[in-house]
Amino acid sequence: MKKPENFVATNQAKVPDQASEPQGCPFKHLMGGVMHQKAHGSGDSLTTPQGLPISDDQNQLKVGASGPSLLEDMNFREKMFKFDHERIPERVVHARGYGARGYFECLDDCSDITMASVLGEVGKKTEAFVRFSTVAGSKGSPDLARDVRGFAVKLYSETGNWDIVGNNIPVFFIQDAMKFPDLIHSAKPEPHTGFPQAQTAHDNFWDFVSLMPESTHMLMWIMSDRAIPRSFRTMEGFGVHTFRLVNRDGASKFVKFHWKPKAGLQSVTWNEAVKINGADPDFHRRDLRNAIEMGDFPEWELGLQVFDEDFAAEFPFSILDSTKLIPEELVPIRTVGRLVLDQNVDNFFAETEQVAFCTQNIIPGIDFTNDPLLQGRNFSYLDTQLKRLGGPNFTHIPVNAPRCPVRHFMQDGHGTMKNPSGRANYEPNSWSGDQTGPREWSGGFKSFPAYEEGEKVRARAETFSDHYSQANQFYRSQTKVEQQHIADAFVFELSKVETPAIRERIVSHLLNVSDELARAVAEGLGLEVLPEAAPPAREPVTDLQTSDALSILKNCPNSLKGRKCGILLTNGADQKLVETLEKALKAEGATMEIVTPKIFGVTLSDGSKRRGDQKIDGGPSVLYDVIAVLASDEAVESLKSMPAFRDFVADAFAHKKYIGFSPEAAGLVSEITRAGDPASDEAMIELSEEKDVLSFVESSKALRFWARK
Ligand code: HDE
Repeated sequence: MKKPENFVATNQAKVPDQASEPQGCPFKHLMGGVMHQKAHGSGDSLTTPQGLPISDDQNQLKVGASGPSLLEDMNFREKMFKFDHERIPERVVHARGYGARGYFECLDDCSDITMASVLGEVGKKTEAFVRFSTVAGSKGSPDLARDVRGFAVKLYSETGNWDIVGNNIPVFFIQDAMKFPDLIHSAKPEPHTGFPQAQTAHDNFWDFVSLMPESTHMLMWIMSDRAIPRSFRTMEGFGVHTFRLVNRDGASKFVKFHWKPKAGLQSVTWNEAVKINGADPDFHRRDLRNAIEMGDFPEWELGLQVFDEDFAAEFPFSILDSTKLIPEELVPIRTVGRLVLDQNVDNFFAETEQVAFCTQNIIPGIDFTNDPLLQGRNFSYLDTQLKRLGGPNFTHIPVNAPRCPVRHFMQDGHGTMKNPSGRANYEPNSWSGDQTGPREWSGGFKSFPAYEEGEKVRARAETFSDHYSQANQFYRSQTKVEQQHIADAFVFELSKVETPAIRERIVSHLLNVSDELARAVAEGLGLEVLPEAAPPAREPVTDLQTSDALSILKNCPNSLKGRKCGILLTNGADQKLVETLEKALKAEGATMEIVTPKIFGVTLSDGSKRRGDQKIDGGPSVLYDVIAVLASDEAVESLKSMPAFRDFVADAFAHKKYIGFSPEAAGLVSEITRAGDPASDEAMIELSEEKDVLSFVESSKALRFWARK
């Protein structure tokens, strides 16, 4: 059928030139009203939203300076009216998030397996928007909550928007979307008290998951350090579900999507997370924004795990079950592209808050599978935007608008920015040329014609019922340190649970995962008699190979690139040492912050001044990957009685960080850490001369000295 003449592109924006790097949002001109208002003080007067120039924005209209205010004051009314309506409902989950713009670049021509335009040509760049988030906390909750992180990617392709709405954990709590409201109700603050905020450490959550054995695998992940990442830049992303790839011949394969961070994997420890939340609740968003601002653009590789029906039939679990993963060792990952975040948003609300991801947004070459979690999501994401963004026209908001031409006859509603023009607003019509041809577009999306038949039932497939084997595989794949962290996290969370029977029920599931883990948790809780193991619904698979890819520490980057060093300086600190350290760190791509007893800084040994980036109690060591204390003899005495200084060193020591210190500070550092002779701990390094500094910087690439007791 011929394209009707009065089909109108509702978005006239230019598709970015694919040959060149996308230069920001091509919709910027549409954002004029919101984003490019001139600030007061730039010379022009403020105006009302209707454009009326304002003469005085400080005072209401009154009868005399002390008289009553007048109802006539439309400037005041309009200003207050806009303010009263500033808030929109926060996302029902993933309320707290941070976004950035960037691009996706295809590194491998995948046209053998998919006709997705984004993956069809090496070097092709597609504009992207990414939002990272926590799940349970509200908008104002701290970044370092123990939680899953959302990893939602919108690719503005030439065949429509493709949203990969993933998480930083490859599996999920539940198998069927029907249970999502229950899961989220249980994780959110308890309804009668309204707390705790942004935590799963309470009865309702553990009650629910203890009654849902299918959550066990996911519990292992959220009790691991995956749930407290060091940075958005150091976490993986996963599409979670199995999707389909479809090529031009209509042949289809299954696929799982993986984002691998170029910066490597890194997490913080729980004790650090708790303290970071107090010291800098915006730790993750600040880290992302700063990295982009400094030109150290966060980057991930997109990997595909591609497999076929034969593999699916042999795999001991259902590939449609989102509580299971496919180990990389079994189906290797094919790297096909890279995602680079190179622009911060201009306005948080306009972009990060209003971005609307929908799992149903796929493009030709990608298709859904029968995963009942995915199918349920396809309804929920579209539906939720209506409430949150106030109407059906959220695709007219620049951050959501496709960059390709849009042609349809849908119209009107709240917030309409563009409607089709001309007489025709229905199809077929007689106003758009010849209407006698076939009513089909060859390039249009076609669902893969998977053959389906069966009875209508409400049931789970039997292949979904092994809930413990992969949890066991995950546990065995961790290093000793990580296993200890998992046990500690269970003990912490369950110690916040007030009902003993719930604690015991969790231990009864853990007995099916690992005897060692269950005993460690019981021991940590002080539970003297182990409960019976929960009866498994299905015989577990016992010969699953461990997978190194599941461990964070086995994938530690051994690099300081993008890491942050806190350098504590006092008056009289050796200027040469400071300079050498800064140079060495810079050479490794690390960033630094100078921490000083007073914010106006210090005078170094040569009389030069150094400004502080943080006053010592505003820059605790939990904010840094590595610390150095460069103090002079005279200053040591005053540091001694400074609690913030003692915490700076003691925390870094407890968190197993590398600590460099000037010879003058050696005594005090060793007194605080009670390590006796600091020289006996290879991550405590005295910095007397250049070679010490270089070896300190070199060894601190390990980021933590886990062997420290
Ligand atoms: Fe979501 N999820 N989800 N989810 N989800 C939302 O959509 C939902 C699930 C994920 O940065 C909501 O726009 C259901 C899995 C991310 O804006 C809502 C189910 C995964 C984000 C919703 C799931 C996710 C959301 C709330 C079970 C990883 C944030 C606001 C079937 C693969 C996107 C919104 C952003 C947000 C529903 C489970 C990831 C209510 C019904 C599994 C990253 O629609």
